[in-house]
Amino acid sequence: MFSNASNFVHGVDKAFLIIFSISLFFLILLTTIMITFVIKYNKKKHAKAVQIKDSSWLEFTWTAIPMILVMLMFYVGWEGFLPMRQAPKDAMHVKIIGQMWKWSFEYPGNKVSDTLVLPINKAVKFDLVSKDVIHGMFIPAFRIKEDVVPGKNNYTWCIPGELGDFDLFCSAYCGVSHSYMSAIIKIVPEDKYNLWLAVLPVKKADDNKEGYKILEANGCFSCHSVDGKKIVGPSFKSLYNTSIEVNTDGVKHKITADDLYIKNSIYEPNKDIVDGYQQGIMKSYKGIVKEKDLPKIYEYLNSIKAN
Ligand code: HEC
Ligand SMILES: [Cu+2]
Repeated sequence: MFSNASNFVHGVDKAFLIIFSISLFFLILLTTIMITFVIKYNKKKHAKAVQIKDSSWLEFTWTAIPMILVMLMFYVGWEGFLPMRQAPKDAMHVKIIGQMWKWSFEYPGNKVSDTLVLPINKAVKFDLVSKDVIHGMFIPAFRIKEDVVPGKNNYTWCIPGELGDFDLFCSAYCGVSHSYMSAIIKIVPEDKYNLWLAVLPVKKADDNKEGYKILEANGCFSCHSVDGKKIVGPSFKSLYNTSIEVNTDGVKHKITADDLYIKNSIYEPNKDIVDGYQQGIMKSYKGIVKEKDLPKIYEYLNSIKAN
């Protein structure tokens, strides 16, 4: 409670504490009244029920008090929320890109990182972009959570106020590996940040390759990663022209992942099954991935080999 991790902690925790206290107060009050009444108005003592009606005083009270409390809760919530939508004009910008199932952070100068490194005590505005489905950018310690919606440029911002490592999660269920969609935030002194940014490599132009676009358009990346991670299928990283162990009609053998193998894997995925994977998960893309696009896919797979 009330840490200095970001400038929003105070507003959010205050609203939480007030709403929680009001709820707790009524939980105890109502439970006590209920139990008291159960005992006091037990049927054994009062065989005949008496109707009580028309108490203007009572009705006014039970309308006015909750009204005031609800307005109070709204007010503290609003007070904490409003600054989250008002990023300072001179804030530095970091683009947060969500995709199935990882986060990447793009800094000015086309530099991309898997870890969100930020200088302490400096306002940063996050431009939130999704490459596929709806994700949720959630940093519990900073008390910020904002939807990352494809086709919509959403944003949020904050001023980190504590050195150290924090977690960033995805708060919107976005598919099989949703629970693995997290990242580390490192808050460091400004000079350390500047050093780190200076050596951060400039993004490779993979995303602009035609082969990448074809694979993305066909949804291949929901089962195949490009960073070596196994998702549903094997990773595309270090696949091209390497030796793969496959099962063909139950016989295990080695095969080179050349153009022909890649083509067969796309058009007849259930013929050579990569060892350790199941048959029948990948459908045939015959007629979906066009033959003239195959060379672009080979070229792309070759280009990410050493990623
Ligand atoms: C529903 C999940 C799924 C989707 C979508 C999918 N694949 Fe696969 N893919 C797999 C699985 C599982 C395997 C491993 C079993 C096998 O070999 O059939 C595989 C194997 C492969 C292989 C062989 C990989 C290796 O390491 O030897 C290639 C190449 C491949 N897929 C390409 C594609 C392309 C291109 C697309 C999109 C047009 C695609 N896949 C879409 C699940 C998928
Ligand atoms: Cu997600």
